[in-house]
Amino acid sequence: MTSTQAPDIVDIPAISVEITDYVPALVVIDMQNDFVSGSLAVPDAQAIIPVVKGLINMPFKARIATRDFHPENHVSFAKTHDRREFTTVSIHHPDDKEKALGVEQTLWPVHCVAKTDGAQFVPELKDIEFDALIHKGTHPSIESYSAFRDIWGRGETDLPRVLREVGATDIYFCGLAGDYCVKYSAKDSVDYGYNTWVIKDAVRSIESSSTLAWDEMEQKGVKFTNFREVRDKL
Ligand code: VGL
Ligand code: ZN
Repeated sequence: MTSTQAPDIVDIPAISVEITDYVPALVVIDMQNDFVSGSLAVPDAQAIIPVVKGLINMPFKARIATRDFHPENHVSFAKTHDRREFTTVSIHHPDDKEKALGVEQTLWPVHCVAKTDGAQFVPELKDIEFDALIHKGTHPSIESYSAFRDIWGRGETDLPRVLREVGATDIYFCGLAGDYCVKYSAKDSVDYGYNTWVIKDAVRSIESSSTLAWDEMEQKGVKFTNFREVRDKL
């Protein structure tokens, strides 16, 4: 080999990688008849319907909706325990035979029973084709507020997988109720490693006069935004 010999030509294939560090996904929480006008109606919930519709029309990478979807004898219903609504009771995970780890469960009116009209999306949203539908609270003895997993953190819904497949970086939450399913979902979203946003003017809460839920989310690292800001960013 002489020093004048040309070096081997190394064939470098063309690389085409899309570099995206902002992949926004919208998660619409529980926009169901029972939470808007039915047995567990959230104050002023009707007002967010047009806002939520507007968000769904924005160019998110994915639009996902959740539904609270309980069996008739669900553990969260006051009727199941023959107790008064809005009181609390200590409940256990069905696998916890010693009943060692009890948590306090709020007892709700019967709501969002699977396949009933109360569990259906509000009429204004029922014809929308979401990229994924997530059902939660389907097991009779397990409560699930978060769109990601049950209150015990044991059973996951399909949402973690869907978000991974989409490659989402930023999750935007809207819907009902701000102090329950939206709060638990947004806090879990931070735990799952997402940049997490709650669109405040597209959310209403059961305890609408309290700021406790907002404070709790903020402490966790959830960020707040509104319809206009999201529209300008997307
Ligand atoms: C919810 C109470 C009971 C909610 C669900 O969607 O926020 N709240 N079940
Ligand atoms: Zn419920």
